[in-house]
Amino acid sequence: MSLKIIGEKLSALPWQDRPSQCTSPLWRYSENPIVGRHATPQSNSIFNSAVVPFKQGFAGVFRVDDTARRMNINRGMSSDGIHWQIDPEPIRFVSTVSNLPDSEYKYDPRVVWLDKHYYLFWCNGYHGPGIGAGYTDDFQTFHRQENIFAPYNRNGVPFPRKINGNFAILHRPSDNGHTQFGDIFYSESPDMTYWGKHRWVMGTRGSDSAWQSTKVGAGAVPIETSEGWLLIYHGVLTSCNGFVYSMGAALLDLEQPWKLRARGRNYLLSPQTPYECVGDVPNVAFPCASLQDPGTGRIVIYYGGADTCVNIAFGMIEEIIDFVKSDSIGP
Ligand code: BMA
Repeated sequence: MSLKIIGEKLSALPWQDRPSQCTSPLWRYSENPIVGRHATPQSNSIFNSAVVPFKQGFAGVFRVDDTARRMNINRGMSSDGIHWQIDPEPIRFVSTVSNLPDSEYKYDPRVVWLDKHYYLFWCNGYHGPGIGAGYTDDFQTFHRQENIFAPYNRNGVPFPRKINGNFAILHRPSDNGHTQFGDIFYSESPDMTYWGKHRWVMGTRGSDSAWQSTKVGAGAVPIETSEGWLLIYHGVLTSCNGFVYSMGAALLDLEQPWKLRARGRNYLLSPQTPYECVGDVPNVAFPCASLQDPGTGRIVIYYGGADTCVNIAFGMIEEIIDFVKSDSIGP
């Protein structure tokens, strides 16, 4: 395969070579977690978080639950993508629209460079979980925009470029609790305020791919390649001991991303280490971001472990695509 990966070259990516005994498509950083639960004075846990290249280093928006168990998102900065300085206080947004309702909580952020801004999306508490939105140009001032969907919805994951002239996002309609179902949908907007053209992308599977049999949700911002959009997502299994969150990958059509091109039967990574299996919510590996270098084809996936800490795993984009295509299942 002569794979083409679209995007900015990123030579300063965090990296460790694949351990010699490793045969899986992803391998974990040996020093995980990279952000522990007490990285700020008031944090109970810091986990499902988003990062982007910024200036000479990296910027991030971190999910920080505090010791009152309030859920919020805080800014983080890093020179190497591994060591992070996370603000002790949540991001204070400046509202770009009048009469914008406050949110009761914010969690599971995603960040994308798109159309001259860094856009942020998160799960926003407004009469239940919906999708909140904002942007920043400098990671100093954060502007809040209209919530893009009414409740109940989670896992709003934007595309890094317009599609058919519109902004585009993946999302997962849900309920007000620990939702027992969940499919991935696609929507477009001409202006980031009004959203429509809703399309179903993919749903859960049965016993043929049980790690994604309860619900699925988009994870990291999709990566544009000559094989389609590479989507890293999470899938959930209901076990005797509750939900198990693993991560997998799919390929979506470049111009009609609601059309699934391929989807891996097997997970890329499931909770198996102590920092994924033990914590506030055991057995969770929850991806929210990736960094990749089109030059080398390397990818680093950022994921929450056990709703407690932030971790990274490494891979090669071409190998992940081969893995997805070699045993692919339908939507
Ligand atoms: C989901 C979200 C995530 C969390 C996961 C596992 O519904 O709330 O933030 O990581 O459950 O608890």
